[in-house]
Amino acid sequence: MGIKIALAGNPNCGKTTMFNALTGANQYVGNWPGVTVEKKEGKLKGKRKNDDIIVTDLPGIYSLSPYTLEEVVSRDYILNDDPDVIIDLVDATNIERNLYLTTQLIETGVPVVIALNMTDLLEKRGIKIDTKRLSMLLDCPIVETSALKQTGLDALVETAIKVANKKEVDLPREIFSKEMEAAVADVKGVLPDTISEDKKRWYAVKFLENDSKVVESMNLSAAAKAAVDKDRKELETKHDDDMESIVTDERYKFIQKIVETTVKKGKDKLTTSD
Ligand code: BGO
Repeated sequence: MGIKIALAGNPNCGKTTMFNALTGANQYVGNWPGVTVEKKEGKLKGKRKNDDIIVTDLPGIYSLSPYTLEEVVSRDYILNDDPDVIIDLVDATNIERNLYLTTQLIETGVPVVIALNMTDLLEKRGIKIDTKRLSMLLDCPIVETSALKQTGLDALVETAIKVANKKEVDLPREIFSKEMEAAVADVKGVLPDTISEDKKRWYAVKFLENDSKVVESMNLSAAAKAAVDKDRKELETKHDDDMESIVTDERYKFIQKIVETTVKKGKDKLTTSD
């Protein structure tokens, strides 16, 4: 059976360059159903040629919120079209911002491999990244790449295939504060069993956020709704903020915490020694 790879990432992370390097002229360009957002699919070319592997280029996005067509197209594909693996392109020179999407992708239950792209620019920019540690903290494989210079692509494809072929399902990593994780666990507990275990985290967070698309797409029982509302209200009252902002804050706190011990910016050092 074939393998479906989804390419995801922020605008300008090098996704088009990567997609072209992987698939070359072996591409089919159309539209996502019902919307005028371009959809590109292709098969691996050249020495990595493999007709059993389809790469789908998702639109460049910063988040999986329900507010833009690009975000909705991407999340619908990830949640409903059963890709075997997501390759998440992260611009290594802009890592904090790029990891915001990563924190959401790893929540979908679809296995993620990070392509830490633009690594050819790191030395010049004085940035050092402890990839091994970052991989451990995010609980997902990371391959250093340069889509422009076409380095790391073999390792990336190999890792993606390995992850796609893995039999057992890993549940998404917990990244929030204790109180937020408690609310997520609570909501997971009231979700219907039609949602598979690996996807429950995504739905729990979305129900807590009161995400319009998710709420519209799924009818919860009155008791489940009441439980979600209670958890949401408690957190909103405690933080004196709306749930979406609380979740965004929690994501950035997690990112800050892991970046602190894995990314060094040489510029900081230069300023202090001057
Ligand atoms: C221009 N390394 C480096 N150094 N650059 C890369 C890499 C990489 O690994 N990957 C991509 N780029 P897109 P999205 C450009 O176009 O693939 C560069 O939005 C320029 N153009 O070449 O388009 C890539 O699809 C003039 O750069 O990204 C491109 O995700 C001057 O990153 C840019 C300098 O890549 C965005 C750069 C006329």
